[in-house]
Amino acid sequence: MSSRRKFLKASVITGAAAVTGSKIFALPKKIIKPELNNPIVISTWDFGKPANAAAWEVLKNGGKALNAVEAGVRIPEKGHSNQSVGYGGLPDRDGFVTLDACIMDHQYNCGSVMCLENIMHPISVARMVMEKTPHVILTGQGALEFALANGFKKENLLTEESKKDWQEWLKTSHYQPEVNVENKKAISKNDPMPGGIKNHDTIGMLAIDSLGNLSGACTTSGLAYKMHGRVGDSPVIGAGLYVDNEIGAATATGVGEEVIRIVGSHLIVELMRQGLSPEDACKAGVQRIIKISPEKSKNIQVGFLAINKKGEFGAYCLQKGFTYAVKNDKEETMYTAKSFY
Ligand code: SD4
Repeated sequence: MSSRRKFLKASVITGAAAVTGSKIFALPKKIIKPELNNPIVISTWDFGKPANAAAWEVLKNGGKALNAVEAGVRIPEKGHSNQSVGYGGLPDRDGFVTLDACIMDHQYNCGSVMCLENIMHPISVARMVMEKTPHVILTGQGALEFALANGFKKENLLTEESKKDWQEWLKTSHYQPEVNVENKKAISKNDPMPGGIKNHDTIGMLAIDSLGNLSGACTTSGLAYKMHGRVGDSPVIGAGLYVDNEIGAATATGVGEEVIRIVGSHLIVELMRQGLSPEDACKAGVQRIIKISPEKSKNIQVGFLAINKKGEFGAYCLQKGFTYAVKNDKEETMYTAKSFY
């Protein structure tokens, strides 16, 4: 018998004797959990704060990052005071609210829905695509049928306010994505998002759990008054969201066409792999957009948010005004990203 095996055998016998032979050596009643590995959650825009709070409820109890990001982004999906995610989102030019969402875990599992209508929580449908189908993406009618078959309820997501705004827009039908969508509406008492939300857009959320695993989620009603059937970057794995558990994760907000062109979130994760800090990687992503579309980049917003495996985070954007929210056991903070212009 090797000396290591002899030692192990001796320890087991001694241990058993100690437990049965004397109360002094009785096993402690309290279950000792592995030490928490500093969970953290970060997310885009001012509505990231209440969303992070929901995610933190999962993380602080040792829950999985995947569960945290799903729970977190469901808050703005349900909130009807914001007009850029889920219920109450501004419709496309034909008056349909079409939702895009995706989710990704620490093992490269991912799921996505594109152009989904009448379902309040596209992120949960995306998760079901990931967990219950052999596919990554379901779109339009197929995504809706899958959701209904799995117990989701069909609901009208076009609120009176958003309908009025769309009818107003139809008078000119001028398509110009707004930079930093401002919330001009009074916050309703029944809204699950607390008041004071000034601006909002797509929510992208990234989290690290107590085991050190990363996950991300991204959900949006997309650009207001887009063409019917248009899909942005948000549900495109690699563009609106990417997670690599060895390196970090990134998410995007703003004009999706520009983000897709550079496969933004994947690019940022790869730049972090090469040693860039999250902020520098986001900045390099923004600079790539400027290089490709120098004129267009002056009048649109694109923002990136990233976190690395150590829990360091950062962001960068084209135009001033991109905010993001951070929550861990030490802080609950809103940051304003540095901008190129
Ligand atoms: C999209 N990136 O559909 C999303 C929407 C967004 O500013 O973030 N709007 O292109």
